[in-house]
Amino acid sequence: MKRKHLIRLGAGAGAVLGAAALAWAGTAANAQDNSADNDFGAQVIGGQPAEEGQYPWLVGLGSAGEGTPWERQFCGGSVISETVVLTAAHCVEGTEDAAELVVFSGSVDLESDAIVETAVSDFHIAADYNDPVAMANDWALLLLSEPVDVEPIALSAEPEEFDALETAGWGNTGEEYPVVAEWVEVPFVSDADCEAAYPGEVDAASMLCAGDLANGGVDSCQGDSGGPIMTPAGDEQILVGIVSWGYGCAEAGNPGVYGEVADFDEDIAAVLDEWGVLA
Ligand code: 4AZ
Repeated sequence: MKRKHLIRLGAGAGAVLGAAALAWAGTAANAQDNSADNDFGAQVIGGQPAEEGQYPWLVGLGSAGEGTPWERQFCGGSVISETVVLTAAHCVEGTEDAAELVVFSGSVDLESDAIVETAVSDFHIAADYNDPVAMANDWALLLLSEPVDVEPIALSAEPEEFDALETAGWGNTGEEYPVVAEWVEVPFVSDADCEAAYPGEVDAASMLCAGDLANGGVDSCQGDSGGPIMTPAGDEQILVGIVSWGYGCAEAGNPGVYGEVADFDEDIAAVLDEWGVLA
């Protein structure tokens, strides 16, 4: 049976995850073998496989070296320019050298021949990551060694209340780490409701929350971190957030928390400028 190792779980993420999730990360073994030991309630959780081309900007962040893309992928990311990927700070905080990282683009199927592996040549972690609370400003940028041939996603510039949100990635479905990315619609959760769910742990200035507070069942989960939460805008999608943290996954009362892109879009633009990349 295939084994998928969680190569990296950010220390910040570990600090805010429940005991079951920590046990999960510690054993880092096959999802199916551990399914009885976790508290990921239902079965991205409650979603369905993404179609080829549904999210061209969705990439997997992986470790350089041996193994298949599926075996090496540990986080998600979004292409925001042909040479730049936006991901979560907690996905790369332990990285000493950009050469440790690669990006998988070109397909929702990590076992597809269409997957392109691209080296990372530089990365930038938000200067105010974990400030003023753990996991605040959970964003990082990766500079790719060569352009990827995928459609980038535009960043949201206005924090607002969203009618429709969807998230996607190769994270835990509750039963497995899927080979084909999954996506799910998640209800918007207001700052006030999110602060009530996680007293003292929400920095509303840099976080946005989503999930079915009353019923649970739909959420991002381990392995989806760094990937997108999006809202439709006509035929397009806009990137409103970055998968960041939560207590467990898809539990009623414990929404998923996301880095809120509109709160740091100017800081992102400044890094692109520094790198000489056109947004
Ligand atoms: C994680 O550690 C993670 N339920 C991602 C999303 C959520 C929780 C944990 C949200 O990658």
